[in-house]
Amino acid sequence: MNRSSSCGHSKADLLSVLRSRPQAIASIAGSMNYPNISGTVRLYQTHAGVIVLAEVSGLPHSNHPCQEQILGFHIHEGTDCGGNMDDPLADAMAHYNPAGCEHPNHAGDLPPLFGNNGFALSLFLTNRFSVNEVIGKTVIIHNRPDDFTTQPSGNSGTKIACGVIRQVTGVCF
Ligand SMILES: [Cu+2]
Ligand SMILES: [Zn+2]
Repeated sequence: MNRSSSCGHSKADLLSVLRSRPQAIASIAGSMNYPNISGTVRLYQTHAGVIVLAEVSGLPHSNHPCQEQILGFHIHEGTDCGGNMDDPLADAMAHYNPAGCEHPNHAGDLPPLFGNNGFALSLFLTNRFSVNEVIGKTVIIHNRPDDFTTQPSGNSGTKIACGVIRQVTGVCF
C-alpha cells in the first residue's frame, strides 16, 4: 500500500503523481463562525516526500489591495474537529510534533495559504511526515498569518476551519 515506487513515478517528475488518486484527503469545513469555508486537502505520497494540494473557498478576505489575507495552515495532532464555545475547533489540539521540535519546525507546520478574494490554492512538497502517519489527524486553517517565530504556534490566531485526514482506499488506477 502507498508505495509510489510501484506506481511508475519517475524521480524527475513528482507532479505526475497528481494524475493518480491521493492516498488521503481532508474535507475542510469552517467553524460555526466561518460557515462559508469549504475545501479539500489532498495528500500524495512520493519518494521525495508528501505532495500537498489544498483548495479552499469561502475564506475571510478584504477588498483592499494591501490587506489580502494570509492564513496560517498546519496539521494538528488532534483527531477531531470539535471544540467548545471559546474555541470551536479546540479538539484539533496542538501542531503535529512527534519529534519535539520548536515552531516552525513542527512536522505539521505548512506554508500559509494566500487568499485571493476568499479562494486559496496551494501545492507544495514536505518530507516532515508520511501520509500514513498523519491519517486521522487534522488540517487547520487560522485567521492570521503564521509569523514562523512565536511559540508554540506562530501567533496565527483563531482556528477557523478544520478537516480530518482520511485514507482513500485503493492505490493506483
Ligand atoms: Cu494550526
Ligand atoms: Zn508549529
